[in-house]
Amino acid sequence: MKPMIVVYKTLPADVLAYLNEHVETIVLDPELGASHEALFWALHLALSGADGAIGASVKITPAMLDAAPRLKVLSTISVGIDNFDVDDLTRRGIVLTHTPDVLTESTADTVFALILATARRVVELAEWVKAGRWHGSIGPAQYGVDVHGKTLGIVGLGRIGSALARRAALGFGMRVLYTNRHANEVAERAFGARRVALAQLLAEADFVCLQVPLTPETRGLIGAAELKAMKRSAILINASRGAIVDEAALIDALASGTIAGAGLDVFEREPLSADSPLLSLPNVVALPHIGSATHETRHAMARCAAENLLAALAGALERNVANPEVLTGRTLRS
Ligand code: 8YV
Repeated sequence: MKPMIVVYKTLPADVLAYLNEHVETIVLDPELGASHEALFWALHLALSGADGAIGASVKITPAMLDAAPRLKVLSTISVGIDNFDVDDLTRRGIVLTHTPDVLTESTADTVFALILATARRVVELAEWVKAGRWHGSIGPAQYGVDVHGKTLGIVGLGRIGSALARRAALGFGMRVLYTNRHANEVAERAFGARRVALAQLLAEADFVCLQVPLTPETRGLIGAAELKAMKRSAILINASRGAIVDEAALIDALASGTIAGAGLDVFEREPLSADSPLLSLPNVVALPHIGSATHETRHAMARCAAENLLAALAGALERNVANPEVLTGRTLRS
């Protein structure tokens, strides 16, 4: 009998066909218009008979896992694994796989889009033109600030942070400061990146980019004190996870001029509520979590997640495992 797999994110047709060559699938397609809550409960139910699941953007709870005695593999179509309690999965002998690398460059592109959009006021001024308000020549009221030659502060120099450092140093002649648990010698040699304490990064950076994963240690990393420690002219860019920033403190800092602006792709609660105060602040560019959302990258992520899933089910996965202890310490659940 083929393994039974729950698919809880829309997959490209060729990736679904590839999966169906090897497994049986139950497809819960979020694009069919079900609410997030309906998808959550449908997944809860479907997991009870499943050997594996592939999808993204739904929190996997202990109750779901309690009700899924056959589950062996969860394959998330994301690099972030904050929708899972990894230790709990490891205890239960369930492999968690994710999709690093394939989304690095497009996510770094999104970060740069936010840097340019906020510094050069791209969204605000494009709307101004569309509103028919461009009458004479533009003046200081429409000026932005330079990006090239400025200081970029990267909080977390992993894969995406490094791709950002490369763009900043080689493409924009920027000085790069970073914080990270370990020194990144490649980025230091190739891009002149300098590892500093968070306090120094906040004090000196013109753009502060958050590139850390969401963990208990990084939750609320940027609060009122950290925002106050930034330059008044600085811009905060967050395309990692919303909860790394205290959103209420950020709203205060933006409204009071403690910092100059923010480019945000992620929020404490997503989708961002239409009445969020962030949306009425002129110095904010808000995007709907599009970090990796290009046709090419989303296809590569889906394919990678499908390959991860099949390899893990076959006991042959060597990379992209978030909890490799499950593979080394014991065999998969049978
Ligand atoms: C996706 C992401 O938005 O990979 C991640 O961690 O945040 C994004 O690439 C998300 O996982 C939905 O697919």
